[in-house]
Amino acid sequence: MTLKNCNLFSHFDASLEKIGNKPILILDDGTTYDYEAIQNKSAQIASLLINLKVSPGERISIQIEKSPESLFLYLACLRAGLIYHPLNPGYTENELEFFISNAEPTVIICDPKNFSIFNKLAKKNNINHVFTLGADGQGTLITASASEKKVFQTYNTPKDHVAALLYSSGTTGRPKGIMLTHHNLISNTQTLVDTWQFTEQDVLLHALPIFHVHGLFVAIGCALSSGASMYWLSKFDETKILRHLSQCSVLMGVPTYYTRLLATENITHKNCNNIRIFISGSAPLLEETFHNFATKTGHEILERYGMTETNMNTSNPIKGKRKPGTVGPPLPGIELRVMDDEGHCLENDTIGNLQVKGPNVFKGYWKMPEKTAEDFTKDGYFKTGDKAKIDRDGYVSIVGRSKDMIISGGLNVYPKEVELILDDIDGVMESAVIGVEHQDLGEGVVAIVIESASIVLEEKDIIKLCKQQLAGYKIPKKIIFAKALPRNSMAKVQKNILRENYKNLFI
Ligand code: MCA
Repeated sequence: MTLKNCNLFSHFDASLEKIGNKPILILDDGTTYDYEAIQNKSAQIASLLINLKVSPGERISIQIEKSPESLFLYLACLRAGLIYHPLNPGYTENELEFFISNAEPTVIICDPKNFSIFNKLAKKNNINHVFTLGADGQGTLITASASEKKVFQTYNTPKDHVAALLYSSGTTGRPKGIMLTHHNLISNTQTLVDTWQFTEQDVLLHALPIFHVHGLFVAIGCALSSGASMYWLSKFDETKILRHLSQCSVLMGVPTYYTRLLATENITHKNCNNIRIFISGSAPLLEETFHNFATKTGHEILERYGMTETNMNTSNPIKGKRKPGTVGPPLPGIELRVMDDEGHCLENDTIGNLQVKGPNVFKGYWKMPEKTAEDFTKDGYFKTGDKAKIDRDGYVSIVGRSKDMIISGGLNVYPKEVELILDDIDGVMESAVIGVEHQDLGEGVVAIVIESASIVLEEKDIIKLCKQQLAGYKIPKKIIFAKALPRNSMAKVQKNILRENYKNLFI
């Protein structure tokens, strides 16, 4: 598809303008929005932002709950050429301090309940505009844009123009801004639409948050690029999912969605009859879940693999064998290789460092050119940091992560970030944070804490202090007090021993 304008919104336009007034968004209460409504509302918000003299390439930082208006805001940023910077609504003021000072937005959009926090942050960072948008779709952003024109000329976007800035923490605990261009997103979205055979006949059950790649680019991208409709749920809710399954053709989710649906005992062949594919990603899908789900519903979950820096890299096939425990072969146009630590390519079924190359790979880390250069090889492959092997059929298995990263309910948690907060607590000498198998979340965050002799701490006190500094999903699900941490001869904490010692904690 040759686009006259390399703007992701123009890519959506090319499909949506053909589908007339078919509902594109369908809410749980039956409210619907067609293309004209989406077009008008995103045009009004885009006009408001541009009339504030916000220029293409400037950032719009957004911490709001999911609503139809949150989608219109995202599309408005795309069509105005502004950089969309979404923030997890769970982030505390402590976490937001860094994101706002690093992203340097021109405009902030926040939930009305957090207006005072963001007003303070805006003053501190010389940001002149803070608008509100609540989960109910109301707020100053809506009132201020209501009088704007309902037409907007989409920004004529250069190929490497940044569409979105998403942050993914790093081993040091300092988050890194990931610059994704319109071209990255258009190429990956089109690849997924072709691979997963999305058409305007599809109805995607969208229950994912839209502050991350899965819900924002993979789910919305496939739907709007193919003219498919979306059942738009504000968050994952087993009951609502089960209610809508019969009207939908595709569900995308993290493994926790599938284990929770299985736990309801109400997911059956019958209510999954209309679904053509169940897609899972963002965390490893247990083979047990794959088989249990197939037995209960007759569907083999299609597992795929991606990361914020690359969007989707691999997928099990629509037609052909879906191998549980693998994330399928590379997507068309994307090159993967497994390398040893010396940079030699490894043969099939040998575990090594996974590297990826393709139009899906991000532009670089925001304001970190050295770190960007470090994470790419001389021949242009991105070092994912994941350990993997590729079998003789080309199927990739992710077998580990070199960064000790924890994936909890599909969200990445970096131990260092949590350890820094724990070690700052009076009475904590040192800590080690690990991920432990968790029936519901895949992995649960666990902290082993060494107390100082002088102060006796209780688990609830530590949790309370963590909640003031960290988003809920990062908070340890269990605090274990120990006398010492196991260390190797280099005095490095042996987290593998801790993981072994506490592997049955949540089972
Ligand atoms: C919520 N809580 C969590 C998580 N989510 N704890 C650990 N891990 C989590 N993921 C905590 C809250 O802080 C709260 O704690 C309590 O659980 C209840 O909160 P609630 O929001 O009601 O939780 P939930 O509805 O049960 O949410 C669990 C969830 C949700 C449904 C798994 O986390 C979710 O939708 N995850 C999807 C995330 C996602 O979109 N990942 C894609 C990233 P308290 O009660 O103490 O306050 S993109 C990606 O990974 C790559 C690129 C890819 O390939 O897709």
